Parts: sequence; C-alpha cells; structure tokens
Amino acid sequence: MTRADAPELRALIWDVDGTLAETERDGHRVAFNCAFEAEGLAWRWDVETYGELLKVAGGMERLIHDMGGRPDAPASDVARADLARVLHRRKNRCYAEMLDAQPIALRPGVLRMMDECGMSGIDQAIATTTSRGNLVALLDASMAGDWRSRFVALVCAEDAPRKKPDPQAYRNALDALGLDAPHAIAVEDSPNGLAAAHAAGIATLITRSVYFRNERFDGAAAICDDLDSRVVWQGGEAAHVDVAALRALLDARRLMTPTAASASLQRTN
Ligand code: XBP
Ligand code: MG
Repeated sequence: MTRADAPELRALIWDVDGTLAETERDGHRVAFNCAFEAEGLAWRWDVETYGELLKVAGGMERLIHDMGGRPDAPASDVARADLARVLHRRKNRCYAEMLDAQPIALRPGVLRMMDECGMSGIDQAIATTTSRGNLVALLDASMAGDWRSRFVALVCAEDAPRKKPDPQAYRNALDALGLDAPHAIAVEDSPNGLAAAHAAGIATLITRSVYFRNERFDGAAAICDDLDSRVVWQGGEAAHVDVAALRALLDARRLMTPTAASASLQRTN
C-alpha cells in the first residue's frame, strides 16, 4: 500500500485516567481513601497498592476485588456489593470536591494536541471506563472554556458498562464518529486500555503514566513518556507527538506485516 491509498487519519480517541491527567495516583486513589475514612473504615490504599489494584478496571470492581483479601470485609457477596456501592458513590463525591478545590493539571502536550487536531480537522472523542460525572469534574476543573465542543462523543462507563479491556467503549466511540477503525488512533496509558483499543482494531499511541512506566505494551503502534517527549514507532520516531507524527505512524503501520505490527516497541534510550 502506498501513502496515496492509505486510509486517512480522521479521529483521535482519548482515554481519560492516566492519559489526560495523572488522575489515578493523585485523584481517584486519594478519593477512595477519603471515602474509606468517611465511612469509618481503617482501609487505606497507598501508592504502591493502588498500582496493583489498577489491574482491575472500574472503581466499583476494584473495591469488590480488594474486599476479597480483607478479613474485616462483609462476608456475603451481596453485602460486599452494597458496601462497594456506598463507597464508590462517596469516592466520586470526594473526587469532584477535590478537583474543584485543586484541579489536577492536564499532562504535557494534551491541550496542544487537542488544539492541533481541531486545527487539522481531525475529530476527537473520549473513550473511558470512568463515569461521565468524573470526566466532567476533571475537565471542568482542568480545561478553560467550552471543552465539550472539542469532542464528537464522550463515551463513559454509563455508555459502555463492559469495562476495558473489553472494546465496547472504543467500538461505541467509532460508531459515534461514524468511522472504521483504520481511520482512528487511540491514546492510552494502560495495558487494559491498549487491549481494549486493540480489540476494536484501533492503532494505539501509548503515553506512559506513572503507574505504567515499565510496562512492555506489546502491540502498541507508538510509545512516548508524554506527548511533548520523543515518540517511537516501528520504523520511525519524532521529537514529540504532533499530527504529522500521528499520520506517519499510521502509514508505517499499514505497510507492516501483522507480526511486525504486534511487535514490542521498547525504549532505546
Ligand atoms: C480508568 C479506570 C477507572 C478509574 C476510576 O479508566 O479504570 O476505573 O480508575 O474511575 P480510563 P471509576 O483509564 O479508561 O479512563 O471509579 O469511575 O471507575
Ligand atoms: Mg487510562
């Protein structure tokens, strides 16, 4: 396939937690601890423990998973689910209050790339495992102006209840964009997110968040430490992520055999 007949890049689909901002370590984790305290529980999730728990996608699911290892958790599944609901609701309130009091900054290059996509006619959508309320709390606090108008679709937990690594959120985003997968790139930070986008057939740019600095991310289309840093893909690299780099990595991917496309892109620095 030549450059001329390669499908054009038409949309960027953004993950939220860990990708737009470091919301896991500094936001959700702290808010879960706030909820434990508010509900009179001595449970606390430190930075390292929470990193392990991130293997479980979804805050509610994470709570229930964690209760499995706690002798002081309710005994029955029903009672655990009830407590998880109470804690999760409280956690989301704590999260919104925290962000309102002290916004978490967007990661380097995120706003620049959103602006560049807007200027280049590349549509944007959100595909996240978190709730719409949490997304709104984050972006109301961290982005000036009418941020909603930047996105064709906001696909959140309410729209895609099957959490990543299930591809539901990404498939819904493609439907809303009216696009086939080869016209889109996903921006992700986690193995579950990469697996979800991959299963939807979408090439994925990994921007490593603090919790996933040392993951292998086999099958990623490109990897960077953040969008303002050097980005590498199979057969190319650029000093930072921009629209030209996104187009180049998509083109490079189309020329590849399936084996090369799923190969690992490890750090060379
Ligand atoms: C990240 C998640 C979420 C958040 C917490 O989602 O897995 O569960 O940790 O949010 P993504 P909730 O990376 O897809 O944005 O408590 O609302 O689940
Ligand atoms: Mg994420």
